[in-house]
Amino acid sequence: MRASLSYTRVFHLLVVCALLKVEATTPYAKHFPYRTARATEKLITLQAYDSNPSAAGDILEPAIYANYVITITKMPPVGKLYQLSYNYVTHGYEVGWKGQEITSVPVDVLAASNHTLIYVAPVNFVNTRFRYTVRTISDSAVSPEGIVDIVAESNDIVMYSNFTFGHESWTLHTATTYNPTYSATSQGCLNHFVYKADEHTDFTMDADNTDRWYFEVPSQYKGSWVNAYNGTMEFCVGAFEGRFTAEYDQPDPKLFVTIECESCNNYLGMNIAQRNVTFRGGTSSFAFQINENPYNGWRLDPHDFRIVDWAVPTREEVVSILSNVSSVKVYADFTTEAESVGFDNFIIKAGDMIETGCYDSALPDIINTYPEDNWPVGGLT
Ligand SMILES: [Ca+2]
Ligand SMILES: [Ca+2]
Repeated sequence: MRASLSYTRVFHLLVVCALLKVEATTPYAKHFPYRTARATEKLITLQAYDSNPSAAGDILEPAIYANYVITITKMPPVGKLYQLSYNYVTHGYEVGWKGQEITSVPVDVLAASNHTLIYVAPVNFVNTRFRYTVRTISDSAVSPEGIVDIVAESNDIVMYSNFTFGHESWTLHTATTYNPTYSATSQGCLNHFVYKADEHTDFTMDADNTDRWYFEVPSQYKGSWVNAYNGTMEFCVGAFEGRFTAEYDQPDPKLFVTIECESCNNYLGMNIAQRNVTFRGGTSSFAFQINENPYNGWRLDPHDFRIVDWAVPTREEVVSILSNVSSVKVYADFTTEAESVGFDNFIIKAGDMIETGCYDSALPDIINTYPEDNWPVGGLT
């Protein structure tokens, strides 16, 4: 069993991070996602960050580790945490690198370990999390709690709804809320699917109908999607009735998909969205990679209707939202008139998370807003 991150690499990362340090006053505990194989020992390095923006802008620079104490404040409910051993810290011997097991909190991470711990995942591991704080040695300023999420590498499909037997508790929101109609037929990429049918709604061809409607995930989807970072959201949409032409397009910018976190940003809420997707009828499969890369199209809702051009989210914002997803909505309402649209094969796939290193951007005020320690295991299987 070997950890995927060598001591040398950890050290180099920290040196690089330290070189980027700016004037430090208030520490903050960053949210770190990690992925690990089952029944494996994993090195986890926690870096202390300075919550003061740099002089060059709002970029947060990592702080020098020796100026901070990192304290584990809440144990992971699953698996075990160990300090690094003396031999590993001082000589780099990988044999016997596990030091003292951490069995109660609070406990400080050994400073000589460069704030590195070992997490041991059990055989049936799916996910877990623990919490920590950062304290400055100079003035004992303590950060709010940060979170470390650890998920199994093998969860390729985090969640899915393929509607083989029914609507799977998805909801459809128009002027009213109900479950979408189920069909056991097939058409294009729709095969045993749900749809918005005429009889439920204010469906009147040729009538102006600009009120937006959407499909919404069931409650089973609520919780952590951290392992979907860099993964994909995929689904199929098919048209039955409506005028899917440029003349009747909902005007841009318009929502197509949202991923929402009610508890983020101190319960002010945060959500990212895909907007301005064009659909010309027939059936279409969509796949969106979930990360902050502008090319993948996610934009952060500014919660200000006057702002038309939404900003690209930071990695930290995307991870924060994925940490406690409260809802996902698919606005299959493509036209300004009424339309009947089918929906199928909603799949969330896990991605490769980026671990450690120097994050190039983050916002301290969106950290530590996750109230639930018991985050659900993803999946409807
Ligand atoms: Ca299906
Ligand atoms: Ca419409």
